Amino acid sequence: MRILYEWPPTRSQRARWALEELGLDYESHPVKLMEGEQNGADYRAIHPLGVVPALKANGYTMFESVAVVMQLIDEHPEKTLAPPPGSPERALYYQWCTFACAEMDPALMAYFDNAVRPLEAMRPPGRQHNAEFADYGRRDFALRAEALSKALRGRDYLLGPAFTGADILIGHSCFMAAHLELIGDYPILQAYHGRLKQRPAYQRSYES
Ligand SMILES: N[C@@H](CCC(=O)N[C@@H](CS)C(=O)NCC(=O)O)C(=O)O
Repeated sequence: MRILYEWPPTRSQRARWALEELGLDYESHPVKLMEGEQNGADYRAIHPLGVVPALKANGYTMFESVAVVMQLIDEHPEKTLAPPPGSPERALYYQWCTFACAEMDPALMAYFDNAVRPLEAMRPPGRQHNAEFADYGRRDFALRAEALSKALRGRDYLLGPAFTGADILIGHSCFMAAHLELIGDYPILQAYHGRLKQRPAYQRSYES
């Protein structure tokens, strides 16, 4: 049985959404971040950085939300949540999947850490908010939100009419941007997030 190490609302929801979208069986292991479970030896043996998500599956244990989503989808090509390897569509799929962790996460986390994250949850403890760094995060987010809005103009999903794993990954960035009240200036992105929120698997992952 697969075990998903998670704690909502965090990037672990990307992995949960992929599991739900694919209809796979899994057990949830909540890692109680506010109680420091992620720093204990048991969880550090699973994830050396003490962050979520991590996934224990048949034959492997892995971490990194983007990699987990891509691996699960590749294990189930019959569900067609990714274009075939080597195809032109696959190039865009890789592009947007990695855009989620390489571009969206740092911008959103810079804003979150410096403007929103409760001080008692700051890592390392004692870190303070910083208005200048928060502003960098907001500006970095704006550039990326504009790029996504351009890519999504006239299409339902990032790759066109078909929903893929790239939408799961960028969809989480939209969830974060909505949570941080950064998405309001980007109507195309907001409408896209609205479409994603209609999906039953999204609702099971984000609203349960
Ligand atoms: N690059 C990692 C980032 C994982 C990460 O930083 N997770 C955060 C929640 S979004 C976490 O577990 N933080 C624990 C803590 O701050 O103690 C991924 O995408 O899986």
